[in-house]
Amino acid sequence: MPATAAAPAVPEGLRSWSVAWPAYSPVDITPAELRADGGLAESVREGWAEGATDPTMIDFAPRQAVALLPYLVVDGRPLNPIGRTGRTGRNLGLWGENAAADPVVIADTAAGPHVLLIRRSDCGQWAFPGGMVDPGETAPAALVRELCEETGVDLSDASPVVLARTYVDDPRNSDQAWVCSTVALFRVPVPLEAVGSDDALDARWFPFTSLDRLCGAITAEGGQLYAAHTPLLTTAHERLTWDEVA
Ligand code: RP5
Repeated sequence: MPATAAAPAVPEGLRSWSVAWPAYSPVDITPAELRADGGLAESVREGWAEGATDPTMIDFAPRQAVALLPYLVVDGRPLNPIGRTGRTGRNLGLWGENAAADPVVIADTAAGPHVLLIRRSDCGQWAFPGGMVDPGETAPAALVRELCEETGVDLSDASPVVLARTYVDDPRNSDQAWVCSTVALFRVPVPLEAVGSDDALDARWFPFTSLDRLCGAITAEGGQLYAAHTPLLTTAHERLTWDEVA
C-alpha cells in the first residue's frame, strides 16, 4: 500500500454530500503509478488497476447495479457512500466501489475460539486473509481463493456463513474510490496449518475469546491489528456468542 498523505479531518456534520461545504479541500492520495502525468506504471497496464485516470470517462451504471452499497454518481464522479473522507483521487484498483472478500476462519479449540489472521505486507498489521474480488469472479470464490493464496488453507468445500456485506474503513479509501467487503465465517474443528504467502508476511491463529483478548495477544508480540477490520471482528465475535447461546 503506497503511503497515503494525512487527510484533513471531516467534521461529522459535514460528512454528508447533501451538506454544502464550499471550502472542502480534500488531499489527493493518487500514487504516482496511477497518475496520468506518471504515464501509468507497468503494473497498472498489466492489470492490477484500471487504466482510466479520469473517472468521468467511465460508465458507472453497470457497476452501480451490482454494488454492495448503493452510491451516487454526480457530474460523472462516483461519490463515496459514507460521505466525505478528506481524500480525493484513487489509491485502489477501481474508481467507485472496490469489492473485497474477507474470510473469518475460526477454530473451535478447547481453549476457546481462535481466529486466523495474516500480517499484511503493505503495512505490517494483522488482518483477515482477504483480498479484492477479481473481475468476473464471485465473492464466495474470492473468499476461498484469497484464503488459500495467503495462508495455504484450502476451505473450498466448506459452507461459510455470510456475516456482512459492508463498507471497510480502508486507509486507501477516498471520496471517489473505496472498499466494500463480503465478510463470511468459516468454522473448523482445529487450527489448520497456515503459512503466510503471496502478499502475507505471516499467518497465525490468535485467541479470540474477546476482541480485547485478541488485541492483547497481538500487542504482546509487538504487533498491531489492522484497524479497518475491528468492526468486522466485532460482528464476527457477536455471531460466535450468538451461536453459543442459540
Ligand atoms: C481491506 O483490504 C479488505 O477488507 C481486504 O481485507 C483487503 C483487500 O485489499 P488487498 O489485501 O487486496 O490489498 O480493505
